[in-house]
Amino acid sequence: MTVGTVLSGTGGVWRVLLENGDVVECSLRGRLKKDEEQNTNQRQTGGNQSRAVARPLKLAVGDIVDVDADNDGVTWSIAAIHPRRSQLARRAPGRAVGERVVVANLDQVLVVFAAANPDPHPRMLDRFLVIAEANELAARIVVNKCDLAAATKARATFGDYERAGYPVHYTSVITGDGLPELRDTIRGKVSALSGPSGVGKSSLMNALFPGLDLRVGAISESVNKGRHTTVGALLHPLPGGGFVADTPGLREVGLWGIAMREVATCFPELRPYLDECRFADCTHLVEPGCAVREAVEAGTVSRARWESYGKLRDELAVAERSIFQS
Ligand SMILES: Nc1nc2c(ncn2[C@@H]2O[C@H](COP(=O)(O)OP(=O)(O)OP(=O)(O)O)[C@@H](O)[C@H]2O)c(=O)[nH]1
Ligand SMILES: [Mg+2]
Ligand SMILES: [Zn+2]
Repeated sequence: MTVGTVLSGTGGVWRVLLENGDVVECSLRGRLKKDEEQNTNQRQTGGNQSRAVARPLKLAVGDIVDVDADNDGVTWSIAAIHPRRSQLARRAPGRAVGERVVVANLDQVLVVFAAANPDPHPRMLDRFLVIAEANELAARIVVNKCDLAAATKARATFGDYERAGYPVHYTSVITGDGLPELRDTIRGKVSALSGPSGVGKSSLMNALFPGLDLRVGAISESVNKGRHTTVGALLHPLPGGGFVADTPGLREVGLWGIAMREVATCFPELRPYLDECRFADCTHLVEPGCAVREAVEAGTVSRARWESYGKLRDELAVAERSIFQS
């Protein structure tokens, strides 16, 4: 019996990094597989939207597992999944109601945007940040391509996030600006890497960790479009310790399992005002005596972020209606 970390899973084959540095291909042991199915069924029929997970329901990338070599000494199987310290989950694809764990045992989420090429997309960033908050994961923002002229404008845009308390790294793979500080925050940790295509995620990781050799300029999620069902993420071991998970699936992520009333608490800069409103069930959108709106009017809370809050809340309201009607 040896302990390992799940790096990827495709078509029922799980790649596991063992403590001795070997990577072996494993299958799920029969009994474990059955437990997993029972759990999945219970959740689906129960219609329970709780995010709290007592134990792993489905093996995911990032899981720490016990593995055994089978009698033939060639094939391996996963005998047990260790309890998770955290997880990043998203709504199952399509109309299916269910949670899908994208990565287990994460320390942080890194959301990468570019100063330009492509232009930053704050609403998409807000969505990623809400997902990170709802999963109780620390988030870090990276603004790459700061060698481009648009960097000054980007610093103004991302100032809202610095004021909200998020660490923001301004980087350039070309000039090397910001790279040492970013490396220090990634080394030895398990980070989920997300952001739109073409912002330089692979370029950044290659520059930070020579030898990683991620493909640049290629559409990374194409690996997830084949016939096999992948778990949606790939964990890359970093030289010197830690992992970075490519999580292309976050781009089409739904705000699964986040209660409408919970959305406001996923905006850290709104939290100090949430108990100060006149009405206990204030939506912070239209009510009189709303402390959040007053803070927006006074300029202490970013109007763009507050508008984003309203849009995400509307989106969830629609999703909740469709769940309860089906
Ligand atoms: N000017 C500039 N270009 C960069 C920088 N970083 C990356 N690029 C370029 O941006 C393009 C996209 O880089 P990738 O690293 O492939 O982007 P990605 O985010 O991994 O994209 P996907 O894998 O499709 O999600 C490439 O042509 C890179 O050379 C940077 O700091 N400055
Ligand atoms: Mg890439
Ligand atoms: Zn309010």
